[in-house]
Amino acid sequence: ALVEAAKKKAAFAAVAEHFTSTMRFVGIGSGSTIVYGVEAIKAHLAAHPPPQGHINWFVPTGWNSRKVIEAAGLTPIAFDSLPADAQLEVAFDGADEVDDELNCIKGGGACLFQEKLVACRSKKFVCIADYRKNQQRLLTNWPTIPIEVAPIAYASVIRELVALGSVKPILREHTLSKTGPVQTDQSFYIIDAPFKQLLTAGDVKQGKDGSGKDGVWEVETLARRIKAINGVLEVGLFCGLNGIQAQAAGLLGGQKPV
Ligand code: DER
Repeated sequence: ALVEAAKKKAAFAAVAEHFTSTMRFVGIGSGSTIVYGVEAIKAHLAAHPPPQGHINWFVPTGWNSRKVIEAAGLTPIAFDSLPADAQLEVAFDGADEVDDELNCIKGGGACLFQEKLVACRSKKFVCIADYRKNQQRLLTNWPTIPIEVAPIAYASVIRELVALGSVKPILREHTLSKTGPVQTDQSFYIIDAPFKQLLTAGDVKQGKDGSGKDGVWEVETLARRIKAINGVLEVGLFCGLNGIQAQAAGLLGGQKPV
C-alpha cells in the first residue's frame, strides 16, 4: 500500500506540473505506475476542460499502454499516424531505476523500444517513479539492463555482451503463462544483461574510469556500445545518448514517506 500510494503521489505531482489541457500530443508509457499518470490526466481534464473542439491525442508505447489509454476513455493515436512534423509536448513514463543524473533503466515491461521512440519524439520526458527506483547509480537495486534483439541474433548478442563484461546475460522467458521467450510488440526478444553498477558522467568527471575496464562502465558509454551490437534493436538505458536525459523533467515524486 505504501508503494502504491507513492506511485499515485508521484503520478499526480508529475501531471500537475507537466500536463495542460491544451496539449495536443502526449506520450503514455507502460507499466503499473503510468496507470496512475493516466488517472491524474483524466482528473485534470475533468477539472480543466480543453477549449471547445480541442482534441488531446495520447500516443501509446505498446499494447498495454494503448489499453490503459482506452480504458480511461482517452483518445489514442498510433505513433505512425502522427503528422510528420508533429512533436509531442510531453511523454510520461515509468522506469525500473533512475540515477542521480536522471538516467533510467527501462524495459522491465518489455516495452522499451516504443517507449524510447515516443520519448525521443517529445519535447520533454517526465519519469514517474516511486522511491524504490531512486538510486545514486543504475544497477544498484535493479540487476539487469533489458535489451530488445532480433530473435535470430539473440545468441550472438549474448556472446557480445559477455565480451563487454556482462557475466550472464539471459533470454527473458515466460514464467507461468507459457513456455518460450517473451516476445515484444515487435515480436522481438528481450535479453536481460547484468553488469556492474553503472558510473555516472559525474563519476567520470571526478576521475573514475568508465571505459569498461574490469567490466566497469559509465552509463552512456555502455548504452552506445550495446546499441551498436549487430542484432540489437534498442537498449533499456535512457540517458544523454538520445537527448532524453537532457529533456527529462525527471520528476521523481513519491519520495519515501518519513
Ligand atoms: O518497462 C518499462 O520501462 C516500464 O516503464 C516499467 O518497467 C515500469 O514499471 P512499473 O511502473 O510497473 O514499475
